Amino acid sequence: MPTLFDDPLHQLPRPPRRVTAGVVHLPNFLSLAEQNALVTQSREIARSVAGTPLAMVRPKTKSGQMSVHMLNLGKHWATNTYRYVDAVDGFPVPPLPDSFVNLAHRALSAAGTLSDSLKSWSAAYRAEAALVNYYSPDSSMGMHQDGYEESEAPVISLSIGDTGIFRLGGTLNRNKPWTDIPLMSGDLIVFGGANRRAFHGIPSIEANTAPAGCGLKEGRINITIRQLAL
Ligand SMILES: O=C(O)CCC(=O)C(=O)O
Repeated sequence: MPTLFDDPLHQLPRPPRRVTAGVVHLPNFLSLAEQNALVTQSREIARSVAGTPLAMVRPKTKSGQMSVHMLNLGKHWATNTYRYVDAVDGFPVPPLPDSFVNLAHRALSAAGTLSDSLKSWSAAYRAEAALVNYYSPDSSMGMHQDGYEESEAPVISLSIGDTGIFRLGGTLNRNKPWTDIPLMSGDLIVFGGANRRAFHGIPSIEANTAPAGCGLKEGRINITIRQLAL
């Protein structure tokens, strides 16, 4: 295990930065209190849909069962059709809370200070759906494109709990070269513009790195907020 000083992935300080065209990373965007509130709110919604077809479960996709638990807000991403729907078997999808919508606008304004292509979305952006992903320390998400939204609006992604390694690839295929970015509790990453359809994934979670007070004792929550329609 490399030490902090010889590990190129975990260098300090971590200033807000433009990673590449349309992709920005804002470390410590959320305060601990905000992280805690988001975890509490997500947990309450997950409880409210437990035992229904909207329950927070590890979805089965065409390529197998994911290791990540997923909760859908605003719209449900149906993993059999890969489409966003309003209800499943008559159960309406929980609405996107106002707090998530407000947070998305705040995130996009902050991201826009580092990227003109993200800034151009600030006024017109509509937060319509969110995925709350829970990663246990041994789970991961393979390289994929977020390609099921009609809109090219940026994806707003918030991390809480254990550090997750965000792997960003190119737009053509899931192959190297990749850029690996450790996303720590409270970090924001926004990807849009030329890299809205970039392949990305989470190859690993760093166990026991969640800060006290974030609302999670172990594992990681990632919240992605999206505009779906044109
Ligand atoms: O967990 C993350 O940071 C990425 C999540 C993701 O790629 C997705 O929900 O499509």
